[in-house]
Amino acid sequence: MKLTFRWYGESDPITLEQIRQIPRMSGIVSAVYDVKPGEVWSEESIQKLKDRANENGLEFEVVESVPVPEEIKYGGPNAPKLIENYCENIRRLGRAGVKCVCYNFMPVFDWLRSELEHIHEDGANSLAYDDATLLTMNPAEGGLSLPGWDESYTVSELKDLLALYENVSEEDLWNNLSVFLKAVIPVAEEAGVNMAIHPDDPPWGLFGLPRIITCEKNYDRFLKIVDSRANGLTFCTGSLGASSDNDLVYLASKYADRIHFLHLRNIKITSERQFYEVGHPTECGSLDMFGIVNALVENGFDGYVRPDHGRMIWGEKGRYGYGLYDRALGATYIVGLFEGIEKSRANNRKDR
Ligand code: DNO
Repeated sequence: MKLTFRWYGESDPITLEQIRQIPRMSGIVSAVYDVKPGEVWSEESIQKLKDRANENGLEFEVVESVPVPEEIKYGGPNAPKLIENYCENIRRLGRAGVKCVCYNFMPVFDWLRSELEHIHEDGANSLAYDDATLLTMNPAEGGLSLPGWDESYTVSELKDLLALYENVSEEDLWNNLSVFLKAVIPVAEEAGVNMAIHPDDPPWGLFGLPRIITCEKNYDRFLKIVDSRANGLTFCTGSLGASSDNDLVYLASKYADRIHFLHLRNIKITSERQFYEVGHPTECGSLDMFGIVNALVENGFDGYVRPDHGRMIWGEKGRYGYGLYDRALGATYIVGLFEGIEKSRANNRKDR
């Protein structure tokens, strides 16, 4: 595996100098942030990111995300042109040495949380989700104050956007995803890029909007749309694991060869559709982190890994979920997990 760390570019309070000091760090996960979704990224901006990483002894092989514009997802008239732009981004990233592109296909909202600073007993705080709180909110009327998505829409923009999805059913979303994949995956194959779709977070429909990258049945359907290794997954434990119907150890072993990017984080499920984010180790939460990594290693996983959201600890303030300290702790835990599992497997082989 290759250990990576998300970096939000020059505006990120966390520096590349800090990231490179995390033991065994191989590279950054980043994106070009100065253009709107749907536009083509300039080669200069891509190269600049790569140079900045390389100057600091880091690679730039993973992009998170090339965002899929809403019009592709709801299937508007400009979708074909926007898909062509998307393909051009993949070609450019491939030429710059990027090997893996993470994206999602969630309508309107990306990840959602109901609380930013959920206080833990030990004084740490983290993001939390409570479905009941979300159900009291109406985004179309401005009744939304959620941290977990890009609040770049005004209330009226959001209202208009939600209206465009009014008649978009789950099946329509599948169709639009299929059009997208059939155009993008052949380009990705040629560019040497593995596409890695991020699961919906949380993995259920919200505000009447469909969500489809949520469970085994839908993964099977997704992977068959274009049966190519380049049509792969970002396995995000915290997202998928929010639904206790998802058996992550089983899913990890089943899909290991199509998982290109692993987001590792743990959550504590406190009730149905209610959880908060915790430290990475298995004992801290509800997910079997050891079991997941073990299943992946056993089934030949050889992709990129990053510590996902961390808690805020030691008085750190910053981008929620993306502080330095707890993600760095998570990174060293991940390194230890992989080392322990890989070495004990190698020793077992020797003993046989
Ligand atoms: C949240 C992230 C997501 C992810 C996108 C991928 O912390 O994991 O925002 O980057 O869903 O497109």
